[in-house]
This record gives sequence, C-alpha cells and structure tokens, in this order.
Amino acid sequence: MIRNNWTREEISEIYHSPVLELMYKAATVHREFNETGEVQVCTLLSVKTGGCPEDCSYCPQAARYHTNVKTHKLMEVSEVIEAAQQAKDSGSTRFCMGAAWREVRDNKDFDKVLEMVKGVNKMDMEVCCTLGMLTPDQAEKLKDAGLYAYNHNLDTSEEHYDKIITTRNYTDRLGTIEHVRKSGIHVCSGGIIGLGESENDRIGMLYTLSTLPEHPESVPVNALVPVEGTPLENQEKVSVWEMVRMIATARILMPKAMVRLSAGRVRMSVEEQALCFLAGANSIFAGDKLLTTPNPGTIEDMEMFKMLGLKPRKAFKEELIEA
Ligand code: SAM
Ligand code: DTB
Ligand code: SF4
Repeated sequence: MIRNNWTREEISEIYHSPVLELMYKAATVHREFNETGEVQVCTLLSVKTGGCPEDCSYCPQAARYHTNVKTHKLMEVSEVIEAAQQAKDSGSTRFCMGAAWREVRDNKDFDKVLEMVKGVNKMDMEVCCTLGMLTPDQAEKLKDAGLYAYNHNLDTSEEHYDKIITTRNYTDRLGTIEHVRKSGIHVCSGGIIGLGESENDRIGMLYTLSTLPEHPESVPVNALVPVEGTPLENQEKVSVWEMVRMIATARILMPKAMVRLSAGRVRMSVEEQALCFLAGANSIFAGDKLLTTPNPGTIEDMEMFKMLGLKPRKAFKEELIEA
C-alpha cells in the first residue's frame, strides 16, 4: 500500500531499526513493487556552469565561493544534442540537464533550454532538467516541450535549511515542486547527507517527501561531495551505513519511487554500492562527471553491473511504446 500519512515517529522507528532488519524490510518492499536487478542509468550534463547567485554551502557553482569550477554560459543546442547521443550510445535512458541558476527567467536562454528539451525528447530518452525555481507558466512550457521529469531537491530538513542556504527558503522549494506536479511533469526530489545535519533532520526531510500529496517519482540520495572553497569543504565523509539507512527508509516510505544512489559514488567501493542496491536503490548517474565533480567512469560501472548481475533499465517511454 502507498501511504502519504507517515508520522515522524514511524519514520524514526524505521530509520533507527537494526541495519540488517532495515535492509531486509527495504529489500522486501523493493521486490514487491519493482523489478529488482534493474537499475536506471541517467546521465547528467551541466548546460550552464558556475556563477550562481545562491549561497548553497555545499555547492561548487555558487559565485561567492572560490572553487576551481570554470564558469560557462549556456551551451549551444547542438552541443547538448551531441552529448545526449553519446549518453544514449553508452546505455543511458535518462538525460538530465543542470543549470546553475537560482530560477528560470523568461528570456532567450529559457527558449534555448526548451529547444534542448525538444531535441532530447525526439531521441527517445527521458529528458530531465534541474534549473532552479520555476513559475507555473514555465513548468507548462517545459511540459509542452516534452520534459519528462524535473529535479528540485529539498536537500535537507525544513529546520536545518537556513543553516545551509539563506538565499531562498523551504516554502520556495515546495512551491516549485507543486508547480512541476501540477503541470504533469514527473517530480524528482531528494537531498544530501553529510551536511552536518542530525538524524532528526534526515528523518524530517524524508517526512516532507513521503507526505507530499503524491510521492516524487524519483528520490535522489546524494552524499556530500566536499569541494575546496565551499563552506562545507572539510565535512567528514558519511559512512556507508548512513547511506544504507537513508536509501532503505526512502524505499520503505515511497515503495514505487526510483531511489537514486546519486553523488558520492566515487568514494564508495563496489561492495558498498551493492549494499545500497540491496537496500532498494535502483538508479544511478553514470558518466565520468556529475555536474562539475567526478563520478565513476562508464567502464567501471559496466564492470560493476556485470559483477553484480544488474541490468540497465529500459526507458519508461520505451515500455509505453512496446505495450
Ligand atoms: N541550481 C539548481 C538548484 O539548485 O535547484 C539546479 C542545479 S543544483 C547543482 C542540483 C542539486 O545538486 C542540488 O540541489 C544538490 O542537491 C546537488 N548538489 C550540488 N552540489 C553538491 C555537492 N557538492 N554534493 C552533493 N550534491 C550536490
Ligand atoms: C541530484 O540530486 N544530484 C545531481 C543531480 N540531482 C542534478 C547533482 C549532483 C551534483 C554534485 C556536485 C557537482 O558535480 O557539481
Ligand atoms: Fe546555485 Fe543550485 Fe548550486 Fe545552489 S545548488 S548554488 S542554486 S547551482
């Protein structure tokens, strides 16, 4: 049964249960609702890099921090299509374009992004964007261009939010998620662990996500990639058990969602990633770069899939065509 009325107490009990018990339960829910052994492979492309006015303290693309990220204006449509083709050729079924914007503005750049969405959509890949805040009208335009999903993370709990970001608030975030939902685009929303948040904050974020009127179709779970020059550059690495707890709890609360083992895989062994798949993760970002930071390479991931007997998942769109 899919529930949207979880309580913080119930979530805390699940999150804190003995880890082997938690994994068993999550694996059971996963088996019941999804094809275990199938992992969705997504590719990210930073279509506009750096120079962002926001102050997200984890982010290498915020203009105010001195990081090694080179700023780049919005890419050309043809360059993006070429990158999408490469992603498709290497087995990705979802292509996600990210822009270091606070929000979308109604200007030529947005028109260009709409062209990118149309182009990737024609290639029979699921097309996703993460561009910052959206108005209802902008969400409609993206939907009309063929956008399949929109990524907009809550990142942390409502209580912890202003310790991480001060240039916008939780209500802004939830507003965009609502506009995306209303336009009929799939919602992709999750967060980051390792920002110095408490376990209660992690539970709080999962509470907000799992009590939305409809669960997000994808829930990315990122481990902070600490980047030199950002306020969080010296944060300690999260242990694999914290990732496992987060992924397993998300899987139990939101049984049908794609739970994505997102940033942080470069610092995880194959064994650690396998624990995350067992705990219910069924999606990854592939390719040697996330937006600006490194990610395991395609060959490494192919070897991992072979070793673990995992199969890349077909695009949902493809399934619809075949049905
Ligand atoms: N600017 C848009 C926004 O913030 O919504 C879209 C791009 S932003 C880079 C997308 C997401 O990347 C953030 O919400 C955050 O969850 C994640 N992210 C950014 N920097 C990260 C880091 N150093 N480690 C892990 N995740 C990170
Ligand atoms: C998400 O939750 N993780 C991805 C994607 N959504 C856009 C981004 C991770 C970014 C990690 C830092 C970087 O590479 O710049
Ligand atoms: Fe800008 Fe997004 Fe980075 Fe925040 S996370 S600084 S909004 S690019």
